[in-house]
Amino acid sequence: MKILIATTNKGKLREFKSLLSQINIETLSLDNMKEKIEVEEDGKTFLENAIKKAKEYASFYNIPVIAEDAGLEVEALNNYPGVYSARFYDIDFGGKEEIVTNKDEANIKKLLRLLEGKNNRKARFVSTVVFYSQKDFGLWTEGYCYGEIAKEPRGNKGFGYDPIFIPEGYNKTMAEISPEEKNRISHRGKAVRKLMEKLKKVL
Ligand code: ITT
Repeated sequence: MKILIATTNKGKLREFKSLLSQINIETLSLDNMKEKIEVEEDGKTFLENAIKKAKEYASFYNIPVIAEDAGLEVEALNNYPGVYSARFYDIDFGGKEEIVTNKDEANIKKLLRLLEGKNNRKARFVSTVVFYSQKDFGLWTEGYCYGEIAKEPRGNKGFGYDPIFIPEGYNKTMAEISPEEKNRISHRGKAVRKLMEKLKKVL
């Protein structure tokens, strides 16, 4: 059986491929698909968005899909950026942020600006992963990674907010640890491992 990993994010794709290589499933990515579609992420929760992505991709390509909605929740910002994590720079929450080099950098700049002078820097990454087959069968799992927001970006591994996220028990950012170690402790690693356990029972 082939499963489409339906993400447009190269960093996420890399991590999914590595995590799913531990079970015997052949995976495809959106790069393998000729026709492209865009799925609007307008849900209020990670789960709503992940289900929407999984269902729309599965019915368009007629293939079982794994999709994910993920993000960073920062305690002192009422859990923002949350479902807006990918486009936080462009959300009018304490002003918008201009893109100078790329979106990840603009998102980080905005978050650090909003946390200036705040002592509470607790945060968590959330990953909600959905498997959906066209036969109207679905599974979902969730994973969390707790930590805090650094004062400035460090490291060049990973993607997104990794350079400013220090996982609990570490003094390095998520962008300073190896991809293997990130997969071991990350929200995505935890959610995907739970999904693999469930999939093994039904496939
Ligand atoms: P797809 O919807 O196509 O999968 P996306 O990048 O839009 O790609 P999300 O909607 O799930 O994905 O947005 C998640 C954002 O949260 C992502 O763009 C990053 O900014 C951030 N994020 C999620 N997981 C992360 C991780 O492991 N490390 C750093 N940042 C992460």
